[in-house]
Amino acid sequence: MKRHMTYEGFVDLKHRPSRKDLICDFYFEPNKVSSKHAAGAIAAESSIGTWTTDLSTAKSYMLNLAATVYSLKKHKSGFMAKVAYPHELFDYDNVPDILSSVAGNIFGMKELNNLKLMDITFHNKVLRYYRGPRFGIKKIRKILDVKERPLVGTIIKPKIGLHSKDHAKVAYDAWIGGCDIVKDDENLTDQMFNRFDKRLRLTLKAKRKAEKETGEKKVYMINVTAETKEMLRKARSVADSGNEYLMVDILTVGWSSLQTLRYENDKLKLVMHGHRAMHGALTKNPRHGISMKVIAKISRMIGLDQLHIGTGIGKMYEDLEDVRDNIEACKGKMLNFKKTFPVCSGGLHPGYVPFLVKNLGNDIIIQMGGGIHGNKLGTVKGAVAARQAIDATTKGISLKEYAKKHIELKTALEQWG
Ligand code: CAP
Ligand code: MG
Repeated sequence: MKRHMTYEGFVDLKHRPSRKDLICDFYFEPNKVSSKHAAGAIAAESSIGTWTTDLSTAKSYMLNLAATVYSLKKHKSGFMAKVAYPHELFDYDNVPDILSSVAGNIFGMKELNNLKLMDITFHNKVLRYYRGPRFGIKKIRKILDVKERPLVGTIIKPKIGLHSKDHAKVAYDAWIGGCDIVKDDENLTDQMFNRFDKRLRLTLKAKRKAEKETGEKKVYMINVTAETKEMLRKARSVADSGNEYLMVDILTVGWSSLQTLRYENDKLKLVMHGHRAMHGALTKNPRHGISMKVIAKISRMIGLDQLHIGTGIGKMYEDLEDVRDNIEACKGKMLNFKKTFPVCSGGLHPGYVPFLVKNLGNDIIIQMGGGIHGNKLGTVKGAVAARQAIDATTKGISLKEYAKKHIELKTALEQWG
């Protein structure tokens, strides 16, 4: 028993994982210990082991729950390890539990200078406990009646501070100018200057007016982020109002709340948009934390219909490879789950549309905040410019050429290139 419980006892490079195992890929940098010792520490601490083998309480019958390092390779300034976790180790439909194992104590261990959970692969046996997206890309396109092109969204800016009436007016202008989608910003919830219920009522009124005037289906993604009970109250009032969408900050509400919201959504039948505010604390450092790919897979498994996944350009850090990995997590084979709609947002403006479509394709939602409301001609024309950039790119016409006959796009290109 003792031999098994040493850190090295959790490493077996001849081990072949069972099809039912949960597999984690870790990047790690040992701290004055061998890579085998460090990798064993990861597997031990995230499954059944601890720092000492002198456990009088350990039983031989529990050894089948031990995680095993079955691959260990040098990688950049550290190592890559693949760890197989017997599925019986986990409380299947409990994301907090799974992450308390494979993304818990191990990040604080002295044996490691850096550790990043790069990927996670769930066996279908576990995935079957989850709902996945209710709508997915196909049904969202049906709701908006937009068959091919990228969806165009905006975030009301300034991101916070407007009164509900002004918020609704900015939303109306964005919809009239051509946005399919208007969303709240991630830190706008139920502040004194813009109460949730009043914002919902006034902005939906603006939406109905814009739909009537444009003949186009419009969507409002109101932010229900809050303590769980209050979040559910808000989600229920969104459904009662006849609105089709909600948005939620997935990381600041937490995985447990997100699971609760998804279960409630069996009744509410709302499209769930996931904002990932705070993700950078986990994802940005390439040598430490948790990859956005892991967050995207878990979000899709729980049941997000739309998820922010980066842009490869603009103001956030991800490069195209990161973004493509995140899109794969949203759209790749995962049990029979529907595809989560990838959302590109962050420092975007009309001039970036050809890059986004060329590199990421049409099945994306392009959201511009400053890139619409910062247009010198105002929000309506800023939204017109965004749609013109999509129309030009869809027709294969360069923005420069298209701008010759479209002043709104011309203004955006003059301002931001
Ligand atoms: C974008 C945004 C988005 C972030 C999200 C903001 O506004 O509303 O929340 O881009 O980033 O608050 O910055 P702009 P990500 O269009 O004015 O930049 O999608 O990377 O999570
Ligand atoms: Mg924002």
